[in-house]
Amino acid sequence: MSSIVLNLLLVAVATVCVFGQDGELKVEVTFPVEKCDRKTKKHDLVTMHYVGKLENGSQFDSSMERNQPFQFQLGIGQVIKGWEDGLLDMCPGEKRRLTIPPNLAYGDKGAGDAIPPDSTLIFDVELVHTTDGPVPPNVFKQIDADNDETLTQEEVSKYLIQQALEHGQQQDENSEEHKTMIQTIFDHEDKDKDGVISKDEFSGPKHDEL
Ligand SMILES: [Ca+2]
Ligand SMILES: [Ca+2]
Repeated sequence: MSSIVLNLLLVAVATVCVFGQDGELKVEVTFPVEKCDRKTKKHDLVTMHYVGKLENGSQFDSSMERNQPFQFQLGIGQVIKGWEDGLLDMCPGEKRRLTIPPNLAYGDKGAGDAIPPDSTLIFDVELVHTTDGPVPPNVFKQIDADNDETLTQEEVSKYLIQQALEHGQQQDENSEEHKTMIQTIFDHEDKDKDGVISKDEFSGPKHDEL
C-alpha cells in the first residue's frame, strides 16, 4: 500500500477511536509563563521534555532520563490526540500536567508492554522551544482533479496510481488489491454513503484552517 493510503486509513481509524468513548482531556498549568513572543500553534515544530506515568504512578517514559528532548510537529497526527490538544497556546518554559483519557491516548489497545489497554496517561510536560513547521500539502486538492470539491472513486483511484508511480511502484487499477483499497477508503471516508467524499467528510489534510 502507498503511504498516503495508510495515512488516510490511520486518520480514519483514529477518528473512530476518538468518538468511541467520551473521556475529557485535563490540562493543568504547573509552571506558568505569562508572557512570551510566541505561543505554540498548529503545525509548529515543538521541542518538549516530558515524563509519562500511568494513574498508578508507574513511569513508562521520560525524555528527562534520556536527557534528550523530543521534537515533533503539532497538528499532523504524529502524536496522541491528548498531546495535539493539550500543547497548544503554550509559552517556552511553561510546564503543564496533562491527564489524558484512553480515548485521546492509546485506547483499548494500549501500547507495547508499558501501556495497558484503557489506560489514562499523566504527562508532566515542559515546552523547551517552538518554531514554524512546514505546511503540510493539501491532499484533498491534489486528489480533486476537476476541482468540484468532491472526490469520486475515479479521482481517488488515479491519485493512488500516481502516488504509487512516484514511489517507483506499478499499481494495476483492475487488481483486487487496488479495488479493495478504494473500497476501504470509501467505507471510512464517505460517511453519508452518497458515493463521493466531500471536503467535510475527508479526514486528511485539506487546510480549512488556512
Ligand atoms: Ca472532484
Ligand atoms: Ca459523501
